[in-house]
Amino acid sequence: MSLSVETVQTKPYEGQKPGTSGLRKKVKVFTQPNYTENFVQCILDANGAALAGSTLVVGGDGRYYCKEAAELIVRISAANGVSKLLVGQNGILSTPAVSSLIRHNKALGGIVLTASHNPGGPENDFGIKFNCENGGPAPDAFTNNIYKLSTEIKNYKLVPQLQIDISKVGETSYDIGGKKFVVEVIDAVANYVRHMEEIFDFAKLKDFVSGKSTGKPLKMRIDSMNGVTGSYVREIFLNRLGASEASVVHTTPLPDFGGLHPDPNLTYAKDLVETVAKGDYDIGAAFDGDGDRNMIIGSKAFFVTPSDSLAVIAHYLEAIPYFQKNGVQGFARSMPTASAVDLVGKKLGKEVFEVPTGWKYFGNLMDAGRLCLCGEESFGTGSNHIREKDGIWAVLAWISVMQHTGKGIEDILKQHWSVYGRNYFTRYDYEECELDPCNEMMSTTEKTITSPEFVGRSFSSGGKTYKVREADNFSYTDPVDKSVATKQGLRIVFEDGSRIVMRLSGTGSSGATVRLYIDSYEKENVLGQASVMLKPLIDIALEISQLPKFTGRQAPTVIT
Ligand code: VG1
Ligand code: CO
Repeated sequence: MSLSVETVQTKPYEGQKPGTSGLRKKVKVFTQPNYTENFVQCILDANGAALAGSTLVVGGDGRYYCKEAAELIVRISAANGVSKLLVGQNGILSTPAVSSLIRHNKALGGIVLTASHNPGGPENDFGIKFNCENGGPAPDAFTNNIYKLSTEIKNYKLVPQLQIDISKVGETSYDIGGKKFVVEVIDAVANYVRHMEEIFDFAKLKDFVSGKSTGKPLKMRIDSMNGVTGSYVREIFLNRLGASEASVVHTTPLPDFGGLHPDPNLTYAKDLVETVAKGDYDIGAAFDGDGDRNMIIGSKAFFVTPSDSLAVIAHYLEAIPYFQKNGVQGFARSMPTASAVDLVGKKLGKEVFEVPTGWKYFGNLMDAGRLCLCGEESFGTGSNHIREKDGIWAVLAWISVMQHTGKGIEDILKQHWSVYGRNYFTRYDYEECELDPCNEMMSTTEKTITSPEFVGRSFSSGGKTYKVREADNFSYTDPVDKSVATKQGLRIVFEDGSRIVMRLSGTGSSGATVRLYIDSYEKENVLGQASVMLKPLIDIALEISQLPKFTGRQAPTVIT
């Protein structure tokens, strides 16, 4: 039976502007009449002529509204000339798995249904993101076009009669007005697990995890926080690497993450931190809702900052077979990330890039063969095996480093600092502030720090004095396509290299979240406490920005 295409009249919605990583709004916003339909139609239209006859990947982190949105995308794609969709079973695919699938299947792109580290459920957030054919988040020019189309949209197309059952793996063909359209519901984990097996030495890791090669099993606590990684974690760590059932927790993806805030940091992954603090584990790890972030802690909850995590992995790339096979190109980090990896890059004679916040800025450098390992301070680590950050990959990388060195996490870090010195780092998040005063704070602070007399000024606090070397609103020219991204965050760099960085989040769904990043390098004094070492700079940052006055907040929501 041939199914027919229907054209539905619609009107533009305001604010369908993708942020740091896709469009994120409350579920209640996405479920307004035609809201999701409009945005999906604009994503497809932004692909232009390439859409006809294309293959797309569709899946998400399993949060509330994922399944409904996936089914809508099937009906809209069928009506817009797409030939084939690869859909994760029950609409579920982690963000790294989508990136891998796009590349593996040479698809035109993928639609990722996630609000990542934001809470889920009917009262919370949903999100939609488009990844391009390299597997990476669409670049600014592409998302700007989606936004422009969303302001002009008059109608969208769909095939209302198309009924699909995405709960069963298998391929179904449809006749859409005489053209063939195929939906293949795929096992969510199989391709990703195969990919990880190509990258890491699973046989070696299995002997290490099970204790065959060391005489005692590795004591792990892997917390999926009820996000999408649950099924991947069970297959990889339990079935392939032989870890015990007690090594994994919260591995059932739930639509509201069981009420957890699936953001792997010291505040929201408190349960993991408190459990590992008791001393019964060698490594603890957590992921965010869509599986691209990771937090690593060692025995007794020894915290590894993501900036250090990146640097350590860079130092030990020989522990990962993938890099032996593919070679080691350059490294990169986002601007607010502390520069620990730069020191490793310098020692190894590699290019090191500093890009704006957001994984989309790494893609071009990877595609050009100049970048193999990168990270963000926001618990993002990854390599050029895909074009997204990859939480499970990061844990496998750390276990590989532990196996390779025969050392625990704290010792690995201490040794690293003894060679390179230490970049102390902290981030303060002030979540859900009022937008207008935050915008005012940003513009006032920008004026202050870019006025000519600011460079050279000294600030003192807690017995320390810092002299300003440079200050600006960070802008970035992509070395490959020369595209320019401006206003990527206020930064003040002092003469000793210490930095204060401040920006507004681009992933929140309402209000404003202020992020304040502080880092400072010490060559010798490497065993201090970050909160103590950085206190003077924090006070200086609060004074320059007048943050308490503008936000009305005396303390941050989250400290990293
Ligand atoms: C945050 C992080 C950024 C990360 C982005 C997406 O963005 O700071 O480093 O790339 O989230 O991560 P923002 O604009 O809120 O600071 V994810 O795991 O939410 O896709
Ligand atoms: Co995420």
